[in-house]
Amino acid sequence: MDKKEIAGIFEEIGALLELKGDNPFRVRAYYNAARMVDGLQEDLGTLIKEERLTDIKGIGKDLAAKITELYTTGKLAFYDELKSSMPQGLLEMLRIPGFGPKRAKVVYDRLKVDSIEKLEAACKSGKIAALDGFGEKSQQKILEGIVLVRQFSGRHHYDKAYAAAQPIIEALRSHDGVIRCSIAGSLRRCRETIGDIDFLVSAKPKDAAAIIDDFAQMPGILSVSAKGETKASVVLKGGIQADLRVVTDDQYAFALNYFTGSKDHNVALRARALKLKKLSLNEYGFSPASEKEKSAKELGSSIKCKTEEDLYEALGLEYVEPELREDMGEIEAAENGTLPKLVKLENLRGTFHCHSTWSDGIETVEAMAQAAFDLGLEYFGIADHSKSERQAHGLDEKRVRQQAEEVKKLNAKFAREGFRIFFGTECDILGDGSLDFDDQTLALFDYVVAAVHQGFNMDADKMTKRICKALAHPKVTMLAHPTSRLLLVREGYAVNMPEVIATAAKYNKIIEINAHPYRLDMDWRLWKHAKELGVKCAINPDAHSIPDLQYLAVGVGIARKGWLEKKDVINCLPLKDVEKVLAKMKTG
Ligand code: DGT
Ligand code: CA
Ligand code: CA
Repeated sequence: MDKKEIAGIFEEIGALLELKGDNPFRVRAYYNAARMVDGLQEDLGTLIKEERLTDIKGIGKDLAAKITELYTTGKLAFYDELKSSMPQGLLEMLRIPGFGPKRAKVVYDRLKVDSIEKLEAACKSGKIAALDGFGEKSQQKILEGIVLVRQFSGRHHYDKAYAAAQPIIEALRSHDGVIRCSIAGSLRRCRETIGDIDFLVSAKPKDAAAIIDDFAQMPGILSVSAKGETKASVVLKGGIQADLRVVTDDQYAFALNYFTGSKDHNVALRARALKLKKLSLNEYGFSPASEKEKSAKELGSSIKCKTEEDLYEALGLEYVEPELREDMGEIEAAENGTLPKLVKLENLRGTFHCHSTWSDGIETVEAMAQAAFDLGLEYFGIADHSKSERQAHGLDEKRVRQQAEEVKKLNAKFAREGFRIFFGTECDILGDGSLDFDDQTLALFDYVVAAVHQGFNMDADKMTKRICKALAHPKVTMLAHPTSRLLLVREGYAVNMPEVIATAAKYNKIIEINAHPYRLDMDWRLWKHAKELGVKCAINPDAHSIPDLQYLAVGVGIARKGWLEKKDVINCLPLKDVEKVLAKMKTG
């Protein structure tokens, strides 16, 4: 079992113990352990082998033994017993946004509600509103939350789907009969959430059955839902569905294009083939649109496409990158030769908006900066929380000054390597749009990331004014996660994004793509317009641990979906240029 799964189980144990009314310190210990394990930078196997688990803050002998048991056997007797002592539906109820173990315990103890269905019924009959500490408003919120849970179930975060797909695509690639293979579907297009994973393979027809058989038995596969001669559907560990299709190598380019989608992009391509060539296009190739079209029939059989590039060329189009295939103007741009030259991961030179142990991160500033340096970056921006974020140990003015000293010392060391730490803050935008620090304190930072963390319930008009007021503040450099959505968990707050974007453009402010797979905010659909107005983007991992820095890759995928080029992304600038930009923004 890997560290992510172990962290997930500790998280569940924490919730189960909380539901049981266990000692709060014990509960907290599991939540903390989940965070620590998830953020581990060293290989878990090595730590276990060298008996160094207990060196980790918050991991004692007992937790170390549990981690070892999970890692080596994939099971934990304590967890299984705990789980079977509680109704299964209780844990499912916790997926409702804003409905944590404390509330679940109350409805369970008082009303014997132990499933989402029973909770829904209790809300509808007004029993929840009548409970102490609930009321009409919470009851309504719970009902809305249940709708969300149902709507989201069956979709998955990008990073989870990506991680589940990697070992399988590698196994397929090394399979003897496989000629070419690829991930297709929404995962290849880098959508923010993934329904199912699509794998495509080309092979000789005689090899297809063996490939399908071996696929169905791969280690990451939990169960087989359907199996035929050229396709199979399975459920992967973690509950993600996956499809495999096997085609001949002649069909591969067509099938890859078809199964990559999107459906709307396919429809538009097909219409073009019909109009331009009188050919119909499907997952196997071009064919005459009707039997009467003799000349087209000859043409159809003569159009062989080895690659997707060939296919687009046959339709008189430039190659369209998978991230752009959403029928949002890419076909027109491919026809006119105006497709963007999309930003790439290797273009990134640095990052902003990361956390450390000064607020709610699990590594020191030095360790985080060193990790960024090791990734080949030239700069690292630390932006810990501001004082109003008490839960996250936000920094007050005094600690800001202390952290500034620390960063200064570290920079004296890093400067020799041509690397720099930028000293920033993730500063709360208060309810009225003012900032959490006064101008004097804000002047201590190299840059300011402004963020809404509280008071989500105001109406769109008020929220828009609140954010736009912050954007107009001369000390603000960039806006963090503009809607604060948590994908598959909660919707963002109501806000007029076109107005926020226009305001950012007016005051020359940067907007972030928060690359955390739960956020991916600002949404890719809005970037094409923002870029046209001249708004620059910062791709920020919002890293709370060293592995979180890898989110940068997801952020780049989303930037690509938003048509962004290297010149649109501020952290593609080399250190010297970024220093100039930040200095200029600081002085206004
Ligand atoms: P997902 O799985 O919901 O995240 O999204 P996709 O895009 O991966 O959708 P999926 O797995 O249902 O199908 C994969 C691709 O196959 C899809 O992007 C386009 C193609 N496809 C599926 N059904 C249709 C269809 O009815 N018409 C067309 N033109 N293409 C389809
Ligand atoms: Ca899919
Ligand atoms: Ca599919």
